[in-house]
Order: sequence, then C-alpha cells, then structure tokens
Amino acid sequence: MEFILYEVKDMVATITINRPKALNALNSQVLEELDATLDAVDLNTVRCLILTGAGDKSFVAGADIGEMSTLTKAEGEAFGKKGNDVFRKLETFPIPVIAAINGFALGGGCEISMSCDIRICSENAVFGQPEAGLGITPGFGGTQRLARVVSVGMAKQLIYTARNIKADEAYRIGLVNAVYPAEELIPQAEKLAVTIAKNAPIAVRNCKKAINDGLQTDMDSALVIEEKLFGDCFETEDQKAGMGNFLEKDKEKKLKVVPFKNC
Ligand code: DAK
Repeated sequence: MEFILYEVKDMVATITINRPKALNALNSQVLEELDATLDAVDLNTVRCLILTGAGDKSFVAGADIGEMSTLTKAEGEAFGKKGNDVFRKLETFPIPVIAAINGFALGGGCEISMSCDIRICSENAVFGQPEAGLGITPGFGGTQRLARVVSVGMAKQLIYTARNIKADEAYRIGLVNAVYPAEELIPQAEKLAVTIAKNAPIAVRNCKKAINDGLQTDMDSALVIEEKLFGDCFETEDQKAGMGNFLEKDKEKKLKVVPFKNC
C-alpha cells in the first residue's frame, strides 16, 4: 500500500490516509487501497475502526482536483462510483467507524467523514463542500448525508454557499461530536474506540445496523428491524455473559470487562 497505513491495537484498528503532500486528497489509487484495506480487516479481532489523515494539517482535502480535471463524462461517472462504493462500504461496515478529523475535511473529505458513524475533530479542523464553486455538485454523497447529519436548511446553506466552517461551528451544528486540541485527538479517538470495543460485539454491530437500516424507512418498519436485531442477540454468549454478570450481583465482576466472544 502506498497511501494507506493500517495499525491494530487493543481491538481497535486505525486506518490513516497517507498522502500528506497532497493534503491526503482522494485519487483513484487512494480509493482502491482504502477499499482493499477495509476488505482485509479481521472482524474476529477488530471491534472498532478509526479513520484519520496523515500529518497535522489535513484529514482529507477532497477528491483529487488534478485527477478529476481531465475526466470525461464516463470517467467522471466511474470515479464517482468508485468513491461512492468505498464510502458506502465504510457506512455499512459491520463495526463502528470513528472519523478523527485532524484538519481540512473539504468536499470528498467532509463526505468521507459523514460515511463514518462518529466524527470528532481537532481545533484546526475545517469543513466544507466547495463543489458549487468548482462547477460540480458534491459527488460522494454530500447532498444526501449532510442533510441527514445536520438540519436540511444548514446543509443547503453550506452546499449552496460553498463556505468553509471551523471546528467550533461544526460542533455547534452537530456535524462533529467533540473538538479536541490537536495532540489529544488520536488519544481521545482511541479512548472512545476502546470503550466501544469493550461492549458486546454482537450487540454493538446490531445497534449499528438497526440505526442505519431503521433511518431508511418508516417507524413501523424500523421497529420491526429493531425487533429482529434485538432477538438475534439472544442465545449468544455475549448476551449470556452480559446479563449473567449483572444477575450475579457481584459488583466487582459486574465492573470487570466481560470476555465477550467475537461474532
Ligand atoms: N486535490 C489535489 N491536490 C490538492 C488538493 C485536492 N483536493 N488539495 C490540496 N492539494 C495539494 C495542492 O495542490 C498542493 O500541492 P503542491 O502544489 O504542493 O504540489 C498541496 O496539496 C498543498 O496544498 P496548498 O499549497 O494549497 O495548501 P494551503 O495550505 O495553501 O491550502 C487548502 C490548503 C485545503 C485550503 C487548499 O489546498 C485547497 O483549497 N484545496 C482544495 C480543496 C477543495 O476544493 N476540495 C474539494 C475538492 S472537490 C465526484 C465525486 C466526488 C467529487 C467530485 C466528483 N463524482 C461523482 C465524479 C468530490 C469533489 C471534491 O472533493
């Protein structure tokens, strides 16, 4: 891999987009390597992913404008599909994905962060969908996901104006869950990931699926999705261990990390 770093520690894998000279812009090769990296994640040992960018300036400064500038219509469509497929793979990845946004998250950079379950950022992060100024629409799901993550009116304002916003505003509108000094971002992402990883893996996966799938449908159908995924947790070792510890009323044991089996 030329542009992706992959590291596993304490049931948490960190994927770093490593193209700092171009502020980690997404070209075809980055997208292909990211796709292959996701396919290779060992879901028996990894329970949470962190996605970040190399360097201290940029998470992802968007799709590669140099590469895009010469695309034909057909090539543009193929590039869009490549991005959309890998972003969707992240969004529907069986385990939670935390975007640790360490600087610019523009265009495709903002969009890839919105394919993740949780977004936290450093104080120097900058978000925006500058596409309207470049003569295109957001092409990696920005028109759809931004309107689902923040209010519709706010999404429209950001996209129509192509205006960038800083970390504090991103926090205020709910685009990110927390803002940290740059040096604390990765430790905080790891702490959050470990907290998630300590919970029952089948339950966490089913929660992700229930939330994602339920948001795509009406409430009655969504509750049926939840019932099914709730039911699927029963008779698993995770459920037996989790509830068993509580019922034993052994406070020490209850607080202890339950040795949950992987799915
Ligand atoms: N693409 C390619 N190279 C980039 C880049 C990008 N998006 N952003 C930065 N770079 C490169 C710069 O060209 C420069 O390279 P060298 O000149 O050193 O070789 C290097 O990174 C450092 O950048 P700067 O010198 O510009 O650094 P500054 O600190 O002065 O400025 C900046 C940082 C982030 C404000 C600036 O670089 C900037 O405005 N970058 C572009 C940001 C942007 O507009 N991003 C959105 C791209 S549009 C589609 C699907 C998806 C998309 C489109 C279509 N289809 C369905 C087909 C997505 C579109 C986008 O993401």
